[in-house]
This record gives sequence, structure tokens and C-alpha cells, in this order.
Amino acid sequence: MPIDATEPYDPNNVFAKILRGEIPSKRVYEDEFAIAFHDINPHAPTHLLVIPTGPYVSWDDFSANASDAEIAGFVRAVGAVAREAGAVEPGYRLLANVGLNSGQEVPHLHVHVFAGKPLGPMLA
Ligand code: DGP
Repeated sequence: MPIDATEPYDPNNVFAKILRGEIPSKRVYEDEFAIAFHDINPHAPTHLLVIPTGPYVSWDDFSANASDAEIAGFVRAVGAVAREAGAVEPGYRLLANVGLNSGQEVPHLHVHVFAGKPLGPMLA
């Protein structure tokens, strides 16, 4: 069920629980600003999710309300996750769904990292 990206942050959402270690995930990266783990329903040979450690519903919330340090740290973490996954060459795709029309399902900002095969054209 897609979420409304303007709703208040729910500290009991599934990615908040993964962040706190309350439910398991296959974690591949962790620093002060972000963690990354394998998507439970992969759409590519490599399909990772990178989430900020702070409580942000969506890219909209994060870009408007996070500190410069959090934004810089998160952007660097996304790059590091892709590098550590060996995805830079031959390439990868980033995707962040925001709100109802995008189909965003989990109300904690997440950036998808897809890699490991030719990804084809973007769908509108
Ligand atoms: P989105 O549609 O952009 O909100 O993508 C949410 C993604 O989160 C979707 O690809 C499946 C993944 N996902 C949902 N629940 C879990 C979970 O409990 N663990 C993991 N690892 N991934 C999950």
C-alpha cells in the first residue's frame, strides 16, 4: 500500500526496526549517516537499499529537513555502497520513490541501488 510522503514519521516502520536491529536484514554497509542492506524482493542481481540513520519519511522530508552533514554523509554513503558492491563498472541505477504516485511503500527514506545486469531504459 503506497504511503503519503507528507505523513509524520512512524518510528515503528519496518526500516526503523531494521535500523535498530529489531528485525533481521542482510546488512552490507553501516556508518554514522546510513546503513544498507539487501532488498527482500530483489529486482536485479544486486538490489540494495540505502537508508539514512535519521528519521526521514522520504526524499522530500530529508532534502527539506536534514542537516547539511546528514545530507552529505548520506550521499557519500550511497556512493560507497555502490563502489563496495563492485557496481561502478559496468554501472548501476539509483531510485528513490516518493509518495503515492511513485508507489513508495515504506515510510523511511530509501534509495534503491540496482546493478549486476544491463538495466534497460527507465520506465516513465
Ligand atoms: P518502495 O516501493 O520504494 O517503498 O520499496 C520498498 C522496498 O522495500 C521493496 O523493494 C521491498 C523492500 N522491503 C520491504 N520490506 C522489507 C523488509 O522487511 N526487509 C527488506 N530487506 N526489504 C524490505
